[in-house]
Amino acid sequence: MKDTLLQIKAEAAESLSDANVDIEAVRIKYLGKKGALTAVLRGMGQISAEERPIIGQLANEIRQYIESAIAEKQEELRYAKLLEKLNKERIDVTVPGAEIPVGRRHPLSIIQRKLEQIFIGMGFEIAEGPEVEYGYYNFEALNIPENHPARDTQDTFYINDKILLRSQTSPVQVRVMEKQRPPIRIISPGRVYRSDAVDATHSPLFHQLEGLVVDKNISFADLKGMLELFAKNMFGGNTKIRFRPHYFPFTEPSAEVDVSCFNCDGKGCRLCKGEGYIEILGAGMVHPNVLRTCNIDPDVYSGFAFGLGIERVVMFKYNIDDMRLLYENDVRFLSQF
Ligand code: 2NM
Repeated sequence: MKDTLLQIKAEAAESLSDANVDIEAVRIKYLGKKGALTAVLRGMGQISAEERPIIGQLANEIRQYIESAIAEKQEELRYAKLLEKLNKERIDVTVPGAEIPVGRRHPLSIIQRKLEQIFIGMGFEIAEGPEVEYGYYNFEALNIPENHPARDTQDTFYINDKILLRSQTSPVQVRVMEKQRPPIRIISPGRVYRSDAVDATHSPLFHQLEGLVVDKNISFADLKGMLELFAKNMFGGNTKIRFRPHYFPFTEPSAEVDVSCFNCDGKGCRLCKGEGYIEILGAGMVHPNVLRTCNIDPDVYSGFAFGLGIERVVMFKYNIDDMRLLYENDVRFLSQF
């Protein structure tokens, strides 16, 4: 009997040492109602009275031994399973992440926003208008005569006799002057269109920002002071401006405005092609005919206006020598700004 019990213990221990053991099967085989240990205890009747307590105790010890061996094995298997799961699902937080390409503003947008912020800071408001415009607002209302070369189909994209793609943003300002009474203080940034062949300095679509101030007692001195402040804000505090007489149909007097080169401080360098200054703006006092057309009395009110090409400012600021780079959308170029 004792040998049978010890053999049961040894067999149970042996089965539990198998890594892939079915624990429930082992429990049933040794501890279950029809199990080996139960069978031994059932046979206790045949054992002598002296031996019975000894065998009984041994049987109990072995039951306890097998129970705790099973519990131990269960814990061991649970732990092994957990380790396997942890290993399989391990995340290496030090692995560099998959790179997500992040976009950024186009240089034209960067400069347009900067220009807008500067003028907003001086009390201007942004005005917008149609890019498909009436010839009236683009030419007639701006005092541009019938025979002016800009009106030629060679230079302007016509939709039909009366409608065209605006060749400047001035029609926006005419629309504002028609509707709004002075004081007027607006800028009009936006796309404009001219029938030009593409090269390093021309594109049939480009961007302008024009400004307009109309009020009582507005003088050329106001224009100069405002443009000087603008130039210092845009190109640095040392910047100087220079006016050269010019002709525009919609302003009188008119001027072209140069800005001293921020790179060489006006001494002359490669950026300004040795000039020390670079032409950035056109400007002047709004022509009385333009004011009259918009029902603003030129004997009561006066105004100044100016215009600049945003591409030109971008190319000067960033030292870009070919305008086509701004439209090709090559990420190797665009990612530099
Ligand atoms: C320029 C140069 C000079 C201009 C004039 C007007 C308006 F509507 F008031 F007549 N708007 N913009 C103007 C004047 C534009 O661009 C080079």
